[in-house]
Amino acid sequence: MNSPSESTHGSEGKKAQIRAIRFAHPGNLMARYFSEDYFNSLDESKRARMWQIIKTGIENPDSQMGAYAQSSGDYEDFEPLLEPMIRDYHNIPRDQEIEQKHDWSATTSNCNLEDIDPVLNGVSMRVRVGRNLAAFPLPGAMTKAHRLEFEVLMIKAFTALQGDSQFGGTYFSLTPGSSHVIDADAYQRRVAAHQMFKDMGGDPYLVSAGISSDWPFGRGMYVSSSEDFIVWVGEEDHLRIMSMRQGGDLAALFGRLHDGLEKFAKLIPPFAHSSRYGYVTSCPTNLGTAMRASLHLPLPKLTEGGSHLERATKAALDFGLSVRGAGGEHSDAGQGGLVDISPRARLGVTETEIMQCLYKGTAALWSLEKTS
Ligand code: DAR
Repeated sequence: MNSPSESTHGSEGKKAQIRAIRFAHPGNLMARYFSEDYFNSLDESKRARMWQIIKTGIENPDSQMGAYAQSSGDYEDFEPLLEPMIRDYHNIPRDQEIEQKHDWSATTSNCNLEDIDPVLNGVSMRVRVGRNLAAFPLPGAMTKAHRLEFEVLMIKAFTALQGDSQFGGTYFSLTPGSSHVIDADAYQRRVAAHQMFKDMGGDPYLVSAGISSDWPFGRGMYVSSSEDFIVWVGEEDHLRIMSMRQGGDLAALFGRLHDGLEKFAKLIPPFAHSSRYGYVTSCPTNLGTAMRASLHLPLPKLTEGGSHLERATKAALDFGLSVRGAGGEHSDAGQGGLVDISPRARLGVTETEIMQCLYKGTAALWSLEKTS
């Protein structure tokens, strides 16, 4: 029974919506694993917290996961709902312990796309990790004051990094009135170059979760002078730390990220991390390494000239890879069938295993494309 203070429309209406979503959108993992008995067992405060976590999956029935954590503790506090969703997405069987280890050792190995085919010497490669500071709420629950306080803390760290011979660079803020503010044209150029994130108000999933709130306050990007080490401030996670290069040397790209990440982490308070779930992120799909490693590959045959992603997506699944359009999440294939491929696994695998999966998967897809 709901507590008398809960509006019938509120909880009962939402439960009915979830039942309908479960039927109409079987891929929505929140709807698949939401248990009314579990919900009814919670006190009012936890019910309110849960609604905020799963609001995105109710308001966007086509969600894949349908939930964003609002605080680092949510993964433990709502384990009966979130763990089955996490196991399903990350393909971790119920009888297998969820445990995250970290290993960047392969960054010193040889892992060059040119060994697959000499023409793969100018590939757009990108590897990023999400990180959140333990001392702050996750982005969905941050107030404007939190966002501004967080950005000030990051600017202090970037100021220290600016003098570094390897990672010196510039911070550009989107916060109106900031002394580091970037002008509108320069911002658009950085977005077009895929160096900076777009207006988050355009992502309904993030809007529902509160992650886009107070845009553009507390948002910005740090970019090294060499333009291959970038830190996003205030996107889906507190920080997205990435290395981007055109070339073929995957190991060097990972090494660049690892070195920059290690140096930057020494300048800021600790990240939210758990032995089970690794680096804690807003979206359960990013838990563990919180790493997305990707590259753009022209697959004109497998995408039928860029008109369809289905065949490439199906083929890539066999190699543990997911496929997106070259424009990023929810985009179509680019010119000449250019697609973004990346290892799907993030949790329960190490950073080195992700790099090796990307390398081997690229070799397999490239061979399939050449023999199609
Ligand atoms: N729209 C969310 C996103 C899932 C994965 N992508 C992220 N986190 N950017 C969903 O649940 O479908």
